[in-house]
Amino acid sequence: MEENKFEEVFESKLAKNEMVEPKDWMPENYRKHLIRQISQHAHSEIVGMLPEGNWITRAPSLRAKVVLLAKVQDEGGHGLYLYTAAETLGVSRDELLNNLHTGKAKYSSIFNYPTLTWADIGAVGWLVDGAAIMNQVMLQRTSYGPYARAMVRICKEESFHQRQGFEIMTHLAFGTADQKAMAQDALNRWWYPTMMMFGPPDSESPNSENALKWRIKRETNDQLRQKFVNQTVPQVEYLGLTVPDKNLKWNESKKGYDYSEPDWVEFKNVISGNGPCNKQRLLARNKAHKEGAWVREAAQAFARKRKEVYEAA
Ligand code: FAQ
Repeated sequence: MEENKFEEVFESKLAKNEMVEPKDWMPENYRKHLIRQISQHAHSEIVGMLPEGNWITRAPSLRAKVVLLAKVQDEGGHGLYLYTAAETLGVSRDELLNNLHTGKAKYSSIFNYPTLTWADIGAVGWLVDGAAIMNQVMLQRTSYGPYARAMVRICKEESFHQRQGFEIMTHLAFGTADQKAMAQDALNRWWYPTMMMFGPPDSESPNSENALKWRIKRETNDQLRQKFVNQTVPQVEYLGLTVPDKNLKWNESKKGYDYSEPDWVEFKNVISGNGPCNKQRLLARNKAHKEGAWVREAAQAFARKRKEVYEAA
């Protein structure tokens, strides 16, 4: 088939809402776009383990510790599904990890903020996982099959994570005055960084046009941010807390809240490597990778031996 015939088949798949699969022909820029997004997403999952992992030893009860441990392990699993999905596009995991470890690849801005108190673990689960689900529900219908299928399981697990966070916030918000103040302080610090997770405003989002054209994204950064605000404000009210935004106001004509934009200069700084914890996160990931070398070698030796036994049989 000639190139333009291949392109026709690709376009007609998208038009019919069918999935593109690894062995299908795809435009080179579509492949590159997916590698960029899926690998950034994978990196976010494994870097995202760090701010929460930091609290496993300090969780206030055995139950809280077990639940947090399970959540952090889930994030590692999400990274695994996503790296595997990216590998189906013809890129190696070593190359992707190398890009993360050398600071060449991006990961979500949110994980460059510190978790200072136990209430932050509540806020991360409630707000950060809440924002992640808001963005990822549409990705279950993204056009690339392996990514869409990975997202189905990830979304189920993220829903559990969001409830874990909301449960912590509920205990604190309905607890003593000090506990409520801790919950409010966490909300104050995590609100705007969470709003940044959806990416820059649509007018400054260079990747959105192709992402929407190729059905990689189904909704824009601003649409998802608005949905997140609309969904979260009633939860804040239920908790008896206050959104740290003086301009927050219900707008009947758009059936949604008007809100203040996050500080986009701060966002640019964070994604350029200059956020509060960027250096610490990269050091921790590099250290973990180096110290885990023996595990990777052992797994490869085991796979080699198993293959030899299988071939000899
Ligand atoms: N942080 O043109 P756009 C989670 C970059 S998972 C850092 O609008 P796009 C689970 C963007 O890459 C959270 N960089 O880009 C969890 C681009 O740079 P590039 C991660 C950002 O791709 C919870 C440039 O700015 N989720 O939380 C950010 O169309 C708790 C221009 O932006 C995903 O990755 C940002 N926030 O839209 C784990 C979901 N926003 O690449 C542990 C999949 C933008 O051209 C604990 N990804 N940039 O150099 C997506 O949906 C999209 O990639 C967006 C960005 C929406 C993130």
